[in-house]
Amino acid sequence: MSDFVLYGFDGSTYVRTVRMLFMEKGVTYDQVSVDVLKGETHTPEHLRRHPFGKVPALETGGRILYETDAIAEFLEGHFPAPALVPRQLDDRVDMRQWAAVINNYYYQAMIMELAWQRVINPLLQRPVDETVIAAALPKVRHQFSLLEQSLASRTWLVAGPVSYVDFLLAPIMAYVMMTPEGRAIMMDFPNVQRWWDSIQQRESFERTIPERFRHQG
Ligand SMILES: N[C@@H](CCC(=O)N[C@@H](CS)C(=O)NCC(=O)O)C(=O)O
Repeated sequence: MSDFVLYGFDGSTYVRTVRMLFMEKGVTYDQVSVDVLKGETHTPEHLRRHPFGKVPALETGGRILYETDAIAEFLEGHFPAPALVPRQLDDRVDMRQWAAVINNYYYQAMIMELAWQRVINPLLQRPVDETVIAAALPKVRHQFSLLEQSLASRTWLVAGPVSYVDFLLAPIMAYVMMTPEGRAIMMDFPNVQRWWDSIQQRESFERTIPERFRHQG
């Protein structure tokens, strides 16, 4: 048994981020499934782990951690190699800024609006609201354009080696790329495409593709 128990299911972008971080750092963990789509995040048992009813939550040393940024900080502190948080202040600030915008804006437009309607609702045999998709697309395109600018001069989102925020964005982008609209937008942003090609090459990406979507990446 490992020192870490990760609560969450493989379809969650944030859970996938934490799984990728564990793999990049070569640390093993156990996983207990808590499926958002089955409403398991709002059971009394899970609310004791995460008072806001979300995944991931990470149990370690008798303590439960929640919020992916905090879990990433914990892992970085305990397992500093390979470094996934830049040591240099300007780069670290850049990384924190990307984490904030991904959490606050990208996840909303790309997952809660575009992917939820185009990928999740059909999976749950629920109707698709095309007006939500139409309203999300200009936001998604704008978000791609900001990535494009940043990635013009670098391989990863922050200068230097791959960092936490690449692993925060990659599972979100995976859902965007399951939609025809997302794939069409990507064609206009070659630097983002290069980043997407690079992150997909990593073993941690390949090993965490949710089974249900394996044929789609
Ligand atoms: N701010 C949280 C976000 C986590 C999150 O939104 N998780 C989603 C799955 S990707 C979830 O648990 N949703 C369940 C719900 O909202 O009921 C973090 O950084 O960990």
